[in-house]
Amino acid sequence: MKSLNLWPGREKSPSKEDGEGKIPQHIAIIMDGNGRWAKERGMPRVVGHRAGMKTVKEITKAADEVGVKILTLYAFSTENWKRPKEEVDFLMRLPEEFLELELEELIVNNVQVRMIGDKEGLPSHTVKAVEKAIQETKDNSGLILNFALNYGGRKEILDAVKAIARKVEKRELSPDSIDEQFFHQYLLTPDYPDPDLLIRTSGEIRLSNFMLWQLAYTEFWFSDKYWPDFHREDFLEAVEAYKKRERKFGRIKS
Ligand code: V07
Repeated sequence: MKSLNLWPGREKSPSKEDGEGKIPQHIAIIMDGNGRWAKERGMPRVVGHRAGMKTVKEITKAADEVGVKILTLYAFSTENWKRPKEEVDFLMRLPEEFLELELEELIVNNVQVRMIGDKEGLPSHTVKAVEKAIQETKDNSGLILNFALNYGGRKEILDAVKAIARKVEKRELSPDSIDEQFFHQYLLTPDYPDPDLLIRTSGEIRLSNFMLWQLAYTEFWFSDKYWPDFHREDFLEAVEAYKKRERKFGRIKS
């Protein structure tokens, strides 16, 4: 089953030192500018969202090929519910549409589909499609393709705080034992290293409530291109720039 390789290049050694620096193990992306991409072409915003889905496929392949281990994509934020109902309804169909087209190939390529965010609040048809993909890819061992759906960074932190507070209340936990490593276990990403690189497209220079805790030491790359115009070579440029950067983690350069 795993002998069929439709994505040549993935056998290249992952996240290994190659003279210029390390391949980022975990890349997070804010896929911004889909609506504006469509509007500039005189088309409805949803056309941009669908075009953005093609970019998801292209960048997933590129990430896999260069040896990235985890790709976290911000597909829908807790704030996105404020958009017009028609647009939200359309967006909530995209996970199904994407998986209908791509799940087979993701399976063949050993990709693991995952999700962070609140399933409560998502339509059941969306949850069903995503859960099926998670289930059918759970034994794969390749790239983790992690979709942030109905995700909000402050909510993630507050939910962690509440869960920890309940333990303290029940005297199962002493406040003194709460350190960063402990806290991380209560977030939605307990099994993942923090992102090494954050990419945001479309010229906006802000975090918009994305992975607030996890991005504390992350390198940022901002592209002026709209997400549907962001291609493999743009992604590789971001990865190359990352490799050249000195990661100091607040330490003094030696
Ligand atoms: C969405 C396309 C990409 C640009 C950003 C907004 C629109 C893929 C998914 C998806 C989500 C979960 C999953 C499989 C695919 C998706 C939404 C929007 C809500 F398991 N693209 N995409 N979900 N856009």
